[in-house]
This record gives sequence, C-alpha cells and structure tokens, in this order.
Amino acid sequence: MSPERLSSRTLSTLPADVAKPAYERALIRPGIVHLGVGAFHRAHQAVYVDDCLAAGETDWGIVGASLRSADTRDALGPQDGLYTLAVRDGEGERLRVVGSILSLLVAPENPEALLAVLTDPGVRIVTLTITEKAYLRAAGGGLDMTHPDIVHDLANPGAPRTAHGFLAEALARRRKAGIPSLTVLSCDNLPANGETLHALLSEFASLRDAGLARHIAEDVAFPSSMIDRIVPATIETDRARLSSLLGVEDAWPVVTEPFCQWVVEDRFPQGRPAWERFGVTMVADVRAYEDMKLRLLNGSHSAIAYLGLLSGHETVDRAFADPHIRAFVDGLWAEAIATLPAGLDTEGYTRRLARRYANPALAHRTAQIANDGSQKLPQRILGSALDRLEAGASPDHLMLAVAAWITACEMRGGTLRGQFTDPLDEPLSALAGRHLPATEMARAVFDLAGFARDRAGRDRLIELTAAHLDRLRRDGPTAVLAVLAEKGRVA
Ligand code: CS2
Repeated sequence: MSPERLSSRTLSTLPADVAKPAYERALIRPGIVHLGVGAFHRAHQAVYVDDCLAAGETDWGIVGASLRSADTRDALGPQDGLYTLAVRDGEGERLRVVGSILSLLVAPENPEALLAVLTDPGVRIVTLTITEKAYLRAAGGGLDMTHPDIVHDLANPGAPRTAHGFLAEALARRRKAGIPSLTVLSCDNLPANGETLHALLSEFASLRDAGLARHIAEDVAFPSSMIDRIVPATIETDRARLSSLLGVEDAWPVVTEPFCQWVVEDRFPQGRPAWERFGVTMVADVRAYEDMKLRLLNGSHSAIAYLGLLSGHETVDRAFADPHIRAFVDGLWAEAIATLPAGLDTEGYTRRLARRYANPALAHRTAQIANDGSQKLPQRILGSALDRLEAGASPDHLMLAVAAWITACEMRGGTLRGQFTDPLDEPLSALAGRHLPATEMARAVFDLAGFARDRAGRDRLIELTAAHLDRLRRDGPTAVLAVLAEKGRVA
C-alpha cells in the first residue's frame, strides 16, 4: 500500500521534531496572491508569511498561482497546500511543514478564477517570482510588444496569459468596482524590480486604455525588494528521503540553505504583514542591497555555472572547490566590488557567500543556474562591466563569464546537449551552427540579446568577450583561467 499523503489530516502524525503550522489554518483568510508559486517562493516569502500567521496576523494567507504549469497545484492540492521545507548544510537538516499557502490555481486552466481572487477586496498585495524572462522585456529595454502572449493579452483582456495581462485586468476591475488598489511587489532578480515592473505594466496598460495607464502610474504602489536564498530544484531522492523521515508522502518538498534575506521598500498603502518581526529589513530604498546581491551573488553564480559546466562540474560546491574557478571568483568579485557604492560591507558579504557556495548538502546544479543567460547576464555582469570601463579599468573577469556562456551555448550541440535552455534558444542555436569566428560570434550574440545596446563601451566589451571566446574554444577553461590568474598576479 502506498503511504498516506502529507495533509491537514496527517499533520498530527508527523515526528515531534518536525515543526508544524502553529495556528488554526481554517481561520486564515487570503490577503496575498502570489504569481509563480515555485520552489523559491515556497522556501522564502511563504515562510516569512507562515511566521506572521503563527503570530496571529490571520488576514495574510497566500493564494499561490502558476502562470504556466499545473505541477505545483497537482502536487500540493491533495496536500491541502502543505509542504515540507528542509533547511540543510554540512552540519545537518531541520524540517518544517509550511501552512501559509491556502490554495493553488493554474492560470491557463481558468484565467477567470485568478482574476476573481485578484479582485477580492480582502486581497491587498500581489507578489511575483515569475523569473526574469516572464517580464517580457524587449532586448535592450521596454516591453516586448511583439511577443505573442502580449499580443494575445491585448486582444483578450478578460482571459490573459501574462503577468502584465492579469495585473492590468485586475487593477482595471478593482478601479471600476471602487475596490482599493493592490500593492504589487516584485521578488525577482531584476534591478529596481518594482520600478521595472511598474514601467512595463504602465506601457502595457497604455496600449489598452489611457485612463488605466494613468491609474497604474499614479495610484498603484510597486515597492522594490531584494530577495536572497539559494533553492536548488527538488530532486527525486529528496522526495523519497523526506517522505521516509516524515512517515507520509510529500510530493513536492523544498530543500534550501540556512541563509535567508529579504529587504523590502516600505510602501504598502493597503497594509502588509509585520514582516520586520521575523527578520525582513524594511527600507526606503533597496537599490544598494539589490546591486550588491545581483552583482556579487548572481554575477558569480552565473559565472560559476558556465565555467563549471565547461569544466565538467555538476554542482556549485564542486565547481567552487576547483582552485582555478575559486581564484577566478575572487577576481570577478574584485571587479564588481569596485563598481558598488562605498560603505557596503562587501568583504563580509563575499566571505559569507563563499561559505554558502561551499555548502556540500545542497547539490545546487550548475545547469539549473545556467538557464536563461540572455535574460540574466545584463544585470548580473554587463552592468558592472560597463561601469568598470567607464572608470577606466578592464572588466576581464566579468567578460569571461559572458564568453563562457556563449561557449556553453555552442557546446549544447555536443557535450552539453540538453543541459539548459534560454528564451533565445532558436536564434542562439542557429548562430552556433554557423561556426563563426569569435569576433563575429560575440558581436552577433550582443546584437541578438541587446547586450550593452547604445552604450559607449559596447565595442570594447565585444572585443574582450571575443578574445576569451577564442581561447576558450581553443584551449578550454582551465588554461584560460590559469592565464587570467597569472595576469592578475603580474598586475
Ligand atoms: C541563481 C538564483 O538560478 C539562478 O540564476 O543565481 O536563483 C540564486 O540562487 C538566488 O537569487 C539566490 O538568492
């Protein structure tokens, strides 16, 4: 007989050392709709909200929505939204069942159901972790108005597909019905994520109706936030191991690290949970935190992912233990730190980061981080590189990250086949298939992805990328890293 599922009914049977929701779930009312209810949300925001619910703030339960796949709803629906969070490092593991997600929706199955909760007067905040590519930015900035889903949503406002379509329609319906607006809180890894979403949504709304666009521009709050926790995709062995520890089956637990950080701009006109009581930093301006995180953590993460894949390392901790990659990351950090405002504790930050990357219990796959490079590299690498050029210094390490991405894309025709994906996969594979010389390839990729578009340093960045690409193709990553390290020693 297959074991019973984790659910409200089996909660009381769990081992005593597994933490459980310390509140009556039946009394919780939904106050937040979350778009993109993936592993990251479930290891991060849903946990802070779980703490608030346990402290008696019963109005802030979460309705979790997926904009694409039914997987999360299919796994957690039969579990009454409950799932296990496993916090792991080299010293051990703590388990906690999280109860803050009250119900789950799959937008494409029933867009109207999602619009209905988004217009519920009890719902006051909508949060998003939809990943960089779902913001549908055109290469080089602005909304991608030619994207088929945007075209669809403009033609079918009552049955949208994109986050922009859902938000615009919900805000329009609330306005018409005299229901106070929503606060829209982006939790994705984009610079000025709130402002970015505000600008994109305003652009989208202006294509629908000028009055709605004005309402969104003037009356809706879009605080920015910096979110941080490393959350590898759950694998089958996690499911089996955790289900056996629990004594009931959890179809989709989440595994993460002990570190967790959330810095949020405090602009919530319709109210918010008292997140600060549980370690969230509420600030007036999140920019410095955001830049430090995107440039030092995410920048090095992407670099480790591509260099790791090229060097045959499957996980971040393995790649980071490779002395060539380790030394390279120090060089990359030094280049990126020089672009950040003074006064930040970058030394403490990178020291802590090094410990997090070395966590042997996470098995964070390099191929997972490698996804969507065309969407990630601008804010993780190219921003720092352009700032560095402007300051008269060379972004050698930074541009090796871009060259490693291009090389890894090329190698998907061979040894790295099927390892990662990108929204630009079709044109990228077509380019890789032409076997262009390094300079032509680098220029074509910059054109395609809109990297450093209209920026003075663009040609220099292409030149540096091409030089690295040429060497990576010819000599492989270890030799290139050794040369870079030698150059650093001489300099
Ligand atoms: C990673 C991030 O997959 C990726 O691109 O760099 O998801 C990273 O783990 C988080 O931003 C950490 O907070």
